[in-house]
Amino acid sequence: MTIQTALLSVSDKTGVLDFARALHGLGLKLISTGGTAKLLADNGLPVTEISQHTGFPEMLDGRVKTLHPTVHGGLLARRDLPAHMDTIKAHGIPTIDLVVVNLYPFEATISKPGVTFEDAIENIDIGGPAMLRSSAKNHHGVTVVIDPADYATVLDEMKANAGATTYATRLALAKKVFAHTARYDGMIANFLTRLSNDGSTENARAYPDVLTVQFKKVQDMRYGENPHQSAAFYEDVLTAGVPKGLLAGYTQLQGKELSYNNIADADAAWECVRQFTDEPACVIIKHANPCGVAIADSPLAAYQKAFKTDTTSAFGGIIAFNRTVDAACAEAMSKQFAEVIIAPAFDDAARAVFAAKQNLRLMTVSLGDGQNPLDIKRVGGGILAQSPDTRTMSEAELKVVTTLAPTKDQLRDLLFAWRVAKFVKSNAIVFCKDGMTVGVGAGQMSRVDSARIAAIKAANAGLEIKGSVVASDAFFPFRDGLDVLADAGAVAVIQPGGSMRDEEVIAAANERGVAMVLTGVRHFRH
Ligand code: 93A
Repeated sequence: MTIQTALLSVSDKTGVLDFARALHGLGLKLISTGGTAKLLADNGLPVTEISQHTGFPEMLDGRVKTLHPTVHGGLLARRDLPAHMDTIKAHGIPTIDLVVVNLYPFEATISKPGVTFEDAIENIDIGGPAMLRSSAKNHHGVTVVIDPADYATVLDEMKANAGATTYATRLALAKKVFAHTARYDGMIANFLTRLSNDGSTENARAYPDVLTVQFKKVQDMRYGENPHQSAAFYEDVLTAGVPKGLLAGYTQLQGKELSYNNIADADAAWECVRQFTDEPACVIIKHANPCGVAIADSPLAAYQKAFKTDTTSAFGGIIAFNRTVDAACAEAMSKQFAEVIIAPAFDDAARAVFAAKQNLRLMTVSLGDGQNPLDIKRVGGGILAQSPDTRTMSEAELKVVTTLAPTKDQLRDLLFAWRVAKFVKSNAIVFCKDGMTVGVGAGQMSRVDSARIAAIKAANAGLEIKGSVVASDAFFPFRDGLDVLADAGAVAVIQPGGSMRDEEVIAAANERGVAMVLTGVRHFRH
């Protein structure tokens, strides 16, 4: 069916003039609302004002422009039902075949610092979504364009198709509309249900009463955590506004398709490695836990140290860097089996080394900013939402509580260990020495077991932990954990403190000649 009439009503006027010009060139009649009509008319296009079309003035400061049976009858009438067509004819309602609408900028408005309640409310579009929904519901006969990026596609198709669009395109555009209006309404609900009933935007709470989220599918996956589970990968398009974190822009340079576990581990690896900014760092992740982390003066040296922590677990791991990977580093890694290697960049020589390993997945991810504003965990029947754990620790914040203070080198290692511990599943115990992990105890129900495991792993790896430092992600409830660390040869410990038995634990540290610093901050991770 040749498109004859278009209704244009857009807040974002990007590209609309050129599009309207082309539509006019194809012989379409153009109907438009206030600002959009003015833009077209000022540029010499013949345009019918919406008030002329409906026979009703735009009123109430524009709140009622297109909310009229002449508009919605012309959009909703089924072209394939003679009864519908007779009805609109009897009422003198012409059909509208193409709708070009985008909405009042609600998101941009509420993102402005100091936005007022009134401003937000006025930017809730009513007539626009109504037209979008009418057109999308009746996509059999109506083409609806919400995104300026689609103007060219629609135009090309009309040109190639005697002025008509295909059903497939109309359905695709309709899907886009309902996803968009759902997101738009979700944003309004999130905004309003954060406010108390006096409407004050200053006292908005962090968590809305109704949290609407929308995720857009990035891809279906071959399977989930296990092969008998199906899975898909989605990006957050509502709570975050803009995709952040790993999705801020990763590129897969080569290798097999990323799996569910690859993405989960890559995310953990990227989050962990990006916190090291001052020097080259390498993080090796296995089952969501770091099994080796190191800093050094080159990516190669950092990798060699990180690998040494646990050469067994590193097999099939995810390796992440905060610096460009060069050929020497690539050569070294080629000797081990890795699932994914992540870095801000790989130089050409490194790419050439990896070319021989076509299954190996290489990902570039910028270290840039970006953190999901909400950390969401699924529980049966609901979710838990919290702010992400972005707490960092500086030397000045540490409180020395033992008679013995850590040396400068020990302090440096303590802060390194603390950063690693934040990314180890609780209970986390991390032995470190000279900018590398030497033993990691993760995911145990008791801290003392994590301490034992970390020491055993260091021994198994043949690493010397005498003289090492240790981070504990939460306080020691008893002195037993501290004794295990001292028995293994630890000389300094970093931990939050705050236990009922802090005094007993500090006394034990003094007795064992261990220096202890408290952070006052805990890093549980589950
Ligand atoms: O205030 S509204 O909710 N009432 C309406 O009847 C209406 N019709 C179109 N907003 C309405 N619109 C919106 O106006 C469109 O969605 C579009 O965003 C905007 C275009 O206005 P103008 O052409 O005057 O710039």
